[in-house]
Amino acid sequence: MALSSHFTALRAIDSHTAGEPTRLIVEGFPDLGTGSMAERKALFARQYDDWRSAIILEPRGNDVLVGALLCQPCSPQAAAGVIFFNNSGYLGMCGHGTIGLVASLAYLGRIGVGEHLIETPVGTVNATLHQDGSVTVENVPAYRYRQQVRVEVSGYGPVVGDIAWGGNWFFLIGEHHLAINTQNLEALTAFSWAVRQALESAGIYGEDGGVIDHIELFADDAQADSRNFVLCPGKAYDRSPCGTGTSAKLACLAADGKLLPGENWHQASVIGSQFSGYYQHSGDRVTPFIRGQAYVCADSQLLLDERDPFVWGIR
Ligand code: PYC
Repeated sequence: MALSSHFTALRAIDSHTAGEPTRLIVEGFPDLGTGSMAERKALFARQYDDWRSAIILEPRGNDVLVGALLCQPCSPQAAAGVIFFNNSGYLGMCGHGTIGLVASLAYLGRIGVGEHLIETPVGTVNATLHQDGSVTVENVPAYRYRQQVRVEVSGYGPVVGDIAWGGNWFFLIGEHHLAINTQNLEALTAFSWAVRQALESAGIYGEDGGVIDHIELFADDAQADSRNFVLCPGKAYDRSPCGTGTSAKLACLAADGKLLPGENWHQASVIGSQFSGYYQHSGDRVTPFIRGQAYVCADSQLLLDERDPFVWGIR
């Protein structure tokens, strides 16, 4: 069916990974050229940020949604390139999003069972699609940058956590007084947001000066090794156990000598979904392997109507 000239159409494949949604844009996005994914991400942010808000924000999207732009990879060996984005900006890497991307490419018949290289703005990752539909992501190397960092959090007092890189910067907090369950989401969000703001106010950043924009709290779990609550940069909490957050956790466990290379770690999310993971040593870092399952839930066209006052989203 031909569209009237008022409309621009984008083909979107929606999936969720352990409850966390990913919207993969496979057609209709402006050409970002042939640079690296980091260069194309910078161009996207500079010139096409209103496309991010059109895809992610209401009325087409919502604060929880993570976007993934499918790109032609630079290397002929890679299956795909991808740029991840959300309600507040851009992500270096996204574990649940990579699992969703692989499931969506399999749904489209573009890849089969086996290993696939995926280029991201922070490096190339290796994703394995298993026979049962689950996906293992061999993430970019992760490491703990600083241990037991103390920050004064307004309204809460001193909070202590580790700073670790898992493809994004995380502040990982084991000691807190909050129950991690879906009845306590407001308190978890308020506390985590206050920690994030306190880190920035105190000038505490990642090693490269990057904002520590993911806050991760931990508690014991009856069905897994641990349960987490992860607050994402735009103040939405991750419904999944967070692939890059689980990678950061593995780096901390390795640094503390609490998990051996190759040993499995089961990470539950606040909604009870799970990823499993393990690591291998990689110089002074660890290479995390994160396994989870995604399900495709929509194959649709997003329509941008130039007459719509909210065509670029409610910003
Ligand atoms: O799975 O890495 C992840 C992730 C980052 C933000 C939301 N999910």
